[in-house]
Amino acid sequence: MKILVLNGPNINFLGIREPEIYGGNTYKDLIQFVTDYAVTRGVGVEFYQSNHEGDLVDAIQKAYFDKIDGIVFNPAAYTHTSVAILDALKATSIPTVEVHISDVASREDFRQVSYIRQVAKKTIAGKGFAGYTEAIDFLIEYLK
Ligand code: CA2
Repeated sequence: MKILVLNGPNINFLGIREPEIYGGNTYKDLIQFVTDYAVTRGVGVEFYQSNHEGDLVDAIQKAYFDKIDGIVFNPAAYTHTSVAILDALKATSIPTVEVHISDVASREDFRQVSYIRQVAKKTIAGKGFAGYTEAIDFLIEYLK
């Protein structure tokens, strides 16, 4: 089983700013944490992060051609704005779990809209990095 762990804009800034919202660990720490967990679950993981909407669309299309089984996706700010990313997920039909590090439900009004939620098999928010591993668990069960 191959899972793509996809992260959107500014996630590469983890641990550098706003630790009160996103925690003190870095994007590199996130990769290590998820990689270690994937080993224990016997699944392959690939990582990609971009600050650019079109790059994320390209990554989703590439996942289709690479026969990726599932996507763990934190679209970051594009969650709340991107029809292009929604369309890419719809077009490829790759089972996707939407993950947010922070509890978006308790934040600003503009974060209450998610274009991704309607195609996501599950949305996990407010659990920090543990949301990513919970998403892997969900995909393993879902893809059985
Ligand atoms: O809680 C999440 O994971 C978010 O997807 C993070 C996005 C935000 O736009 C979403 O509403 C919720 C922002 C990611 C920004 O990451 C930073 C990390 C460190 C410092 C500054 C930004």
